[in-house]
Formats: sequence, structure tokens, C-alpha cells
Amino acid sequence: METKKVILSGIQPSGSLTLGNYLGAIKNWIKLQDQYECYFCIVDLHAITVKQEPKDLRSKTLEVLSIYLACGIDPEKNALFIQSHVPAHSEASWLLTCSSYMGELSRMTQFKDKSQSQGESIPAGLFIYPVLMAADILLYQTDLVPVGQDQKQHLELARNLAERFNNTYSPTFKVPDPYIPKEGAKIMDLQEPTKKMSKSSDNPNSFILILDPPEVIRKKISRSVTDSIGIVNYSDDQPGIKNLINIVCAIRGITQEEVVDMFKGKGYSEFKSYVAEVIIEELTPIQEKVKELISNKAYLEEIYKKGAEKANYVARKTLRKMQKKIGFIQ
Ligand code: ATP
Ligand code: LTN
Repeated sequence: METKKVILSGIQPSGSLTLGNYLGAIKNWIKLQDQYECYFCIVDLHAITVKQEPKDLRSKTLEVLSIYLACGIDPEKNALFIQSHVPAHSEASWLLTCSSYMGELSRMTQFKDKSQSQGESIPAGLFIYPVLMAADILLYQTDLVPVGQDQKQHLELARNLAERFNNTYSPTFKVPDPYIPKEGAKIMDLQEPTKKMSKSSDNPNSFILILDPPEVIRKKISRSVTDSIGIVNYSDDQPGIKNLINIVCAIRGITQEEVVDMFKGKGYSEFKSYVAEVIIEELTPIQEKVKELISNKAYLEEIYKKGAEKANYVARKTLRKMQKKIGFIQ
């Protein structure tokens, strides 16, 4: 029997998931789940690189799992698990930290961005963050990592660490490839459309949450920042409008030209109403399913336990290989 190629990806339970998380990551996972052996995790160890309220972390972790399921990830076919339930991630992360360079980690743009808002006391975890992500990926001998554009640099580091380990010892890891969607790869902030839409932004008007009710979506889209040109065009001079066009393309699977054609001679307010309805139509069925799932704690527990069992088996095997090659007595 031909063995399936492996996919791994994850999202931090560091807040409520945004339309960016959905279009940049989850929507692609759904497409790939039939062809690949998939591991989808909720990366709680990554989330604590910035301060988290324990009770929120607990509830967001289960919310993310409910969203994965509600979006159509099949728990029978895929391993859905919580990162901290698989201790091999933390252990492998340390082993890889010892062969990571300060220089390469200081060049990570996410570290540079996130450490800026931390004042004097930058948590060391923020610096090591991409090494933990490399551990997540490499432990499963992953072929493909479906992520948004912002994670490309981290993926490059994971590839370098895999090659470095393979060269220092002997072939141990698959060298993974990124899978970045053409549309939806980078959904921008609705208030500052030159910045990525992010769930940890302080301004709720800057993002759409997967669980935002229809009236909130309409309000946020109608308030989104545009420009004074007044024509629906796909252009870098109109980053706000370009972003809204990208959102429609990623949801509907149509081209930018088709969207622009639809709104020839029409104004921004008509266009914005259309964008809001496209988003609402996509998110409403997901929201209904999340509502059902989130109260079914026993079902969620059954899924993450089963997922952790499968993940632990595979991850432990790779970890043991690493330890043996490094020279640890087993
Ligand atoms: P945080 O703001 O807490 O750092 P985030 O919203 O950037 O979080 P992550 O948990 O870091 O989200 O990302 C999970 C996945 O979603 C990754 O694959 C990432 O590339 C993707 N993603 C996040 N934001 C966007 C976005 N604006 N556009 C496209 N993809 C995105
Ligand atoms: N760093 C990622 C989240 C993440 C991840 C992973 C993504 C942690 N581990 C492994 C893919 C594969 C982010 O989106 N900020």
C-alpha cells in the first residue's frame, strides 16, 4: 500500500480565531485532508510566549478545537491534538535549540515585531518560538506545512534545522515544504491594511472573528479603511480595497478581475455590503456548528485524547531517534 504524505499545521489559542486564520490556514487544511495523513494541533505551548489568562487559555483551546471540527476537519481521518499533550514537542525543541544560532533567530521578523511590544522584559520563549515550531513539524516527518505567508520564514528555519541535524548526525528528518495558498495567504488588518490581520490586535475593528455575529461583520466591514479614489480596483495604491477583493476571492474561489468587473461603476458602500454578505454566508454555518460542539465537552475530550495518542506514538519514535543519534543513553 502506498503511504500517504504527511501534513502538520497548528494555530495558537491566543485569542479568538480570525478570518485570516480561516482563509490563510484552516480552509486549505480542509482541501488537503483527503489526500494526506494530517496532524492538526492547537499550539498552547506557543501561545504562552506572550501573557495568557489561564481561564481564557483553557476556553480558547477548546474553542479552537470546536472551530477545526465545525470548519469540516474530520476527526476520524486526522489527528487533532493539543500540543502540550505530546511532551516530545518540548523535548525535541530543547535538542534543536542547542543547534540553533542566536543570529538566525534574531532575524525572525515575528520575533522582532512581537518583542517590540514587550518593553524591557522580552520573554525568552518568544525568541525560541520558531525552534519549537520546527520541533512540531519535524517530529512527524512532515512533507507539507499549510500556513499563511507570515510563517514562510519560520518554515525556512525548520528546513535549515532539519538539514543541519541530518548533516551533523545522519539522515533523521524529512525536509518539509511550505504550502501557502494563492488567495488568502495574507489577509490584512481592516484598519491598517498594510499590516497582517491578527487575533491579538488591540483594536477589534481591525479583524473579523470567525465567531463574529452578522451585524458585527457588517459594521466592521463598513468601517474598514479604504481610500479616496472611489473605484473598485485591484491595486497596491488601494490596499484596503485590495484586501476586501482578496477576501472575496479566497472565499468564493473567483478571480480578482471577476470581482472588479462586478463592481464597475459602483461605489465602495455597495461593494462593502457585498463583501460583508459573502463573509456572513461563509461563516454562519460554521458558527452554528461551533455552538453545538462547544458545550459537548465529553466529545471534544474524546477527540483530543485520541489525537494525542496517535501523535504521541509518532512523535516519541522520532524523539528517540534524535536522542540516540545525539549520544544519550537509552
Ligand atoms: P497572534 O496574533 O496571536 O500571533 P495570529 O492571528 O497571527 O496570532 P497564528 O496562530 O499565529 O495567528 O496563526 C495560525 C495560522 O493562521 C498560520 O498558518 C498563519 O499563517 C495563519 N494566519 C494568521 N493570520 C493570517 C492572516 N492575516 N492572513 C492569512 N493567514 C494568516
Ligand atoms: N507559528 C505558527 C503556529 C504554529 C505552526 C506550527 C504552524 C506553531 N507550530 C507548526 C504550522 C506548523 C503561527 O502561525 N504563528
